[in-house]
Amino acid sequence: MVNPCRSLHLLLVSTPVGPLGSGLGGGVELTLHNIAQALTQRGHQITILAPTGSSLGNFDVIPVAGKLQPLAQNQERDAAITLPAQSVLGAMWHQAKLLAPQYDVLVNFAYDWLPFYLTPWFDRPIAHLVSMASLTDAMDDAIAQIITHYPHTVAVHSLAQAETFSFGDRCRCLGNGLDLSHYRFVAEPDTYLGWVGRIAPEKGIEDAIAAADQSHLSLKVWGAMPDPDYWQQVCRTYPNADVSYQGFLSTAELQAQLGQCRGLLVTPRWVEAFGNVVIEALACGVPVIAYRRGGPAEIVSHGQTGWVVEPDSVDALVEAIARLPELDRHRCRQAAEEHYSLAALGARVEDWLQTILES
Ligand code: HBI
Repeated sequence: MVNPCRSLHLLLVSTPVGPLGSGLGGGVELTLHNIAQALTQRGHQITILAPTGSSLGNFDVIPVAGKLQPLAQNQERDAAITLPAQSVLGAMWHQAKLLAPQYDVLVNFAYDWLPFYLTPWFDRPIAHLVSMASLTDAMDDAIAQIITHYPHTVAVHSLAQAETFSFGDRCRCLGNGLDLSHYRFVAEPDTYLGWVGRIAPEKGIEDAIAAADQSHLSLKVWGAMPDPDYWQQVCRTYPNADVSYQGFLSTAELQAQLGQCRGLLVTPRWVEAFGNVVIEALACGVPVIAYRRGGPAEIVSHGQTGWVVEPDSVDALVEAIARLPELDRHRCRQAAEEHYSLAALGARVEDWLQTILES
């Protein structure tokens, strides 16, 4: 059918914490790629601004040089705004200012003060996709300013994430989505459990290792390892656990191994904004055991596509692991197709951008 929405020229401005494809940007790298694909499929023209060294499938990325931004989740709640000298964040938004006249809407993927603060000086609308829950007062204030003066222009990935902000009820909730054709359904898996994510304290990998160990099952781990010392410390804590680090893989390689898992353990210590890994697992037919915390708990249907358990309870994880055989792997794939396809995401994002253009 002819898309009623005219073709938009969109400038996607990426996260400043790492080049796209490095894994340093965590879930927002996959989110940006999937949104770019979904909107392209709907006939829109996409241009991407990202730190030098980025690569994103067959999308051209305008590379921007500069110093990477410190991770917001490592900052104290009352931290002052930081902007390193020669910051890539500043350089990206300088470039965005020069390019803006050629675009209908700019989409900001950075969880950083600058793009929110600069919004009033742009004569093009900026759509802000907030990729994490509330972390610092300075960011909460910056987002609150924008949502007050530019209603409709702030989106999040889940209701749980929105609720961490005082203005959560005024955020557009987009969920997320994947190109499901890249994920192959596996009916008869191997025996190991899986854990996927940036290996960092807020992700709670210790609980997954403890639960797999108590269940006498091996655990395979995929994801970026920004701090090898942290990984060594975790391994020293569980010397006898059968856990192996499989590296940070491309989507194609990850889904081939992820599909062989009996189940995925999702053990966030913080309020995970969404949990792309959850829909990647479901897309492969892998049931998900998740703490009742943040986005993953909204994606997993308890007793249908996984188990949603008491947060920070290894015993609850162990009990759920024993009940994995009760779940139907076909239902997991069906759930992904129903709610988290690229087409579903594209429709939600396009509707958000249309609302911004009309307001
Ligand atoms: N930290 N300062 C900053 N800026 C980001 O854009 C950012 C971050 N930490 C993590 C992160 N983005 C992504 O991994 C999450 O948004 C998924």
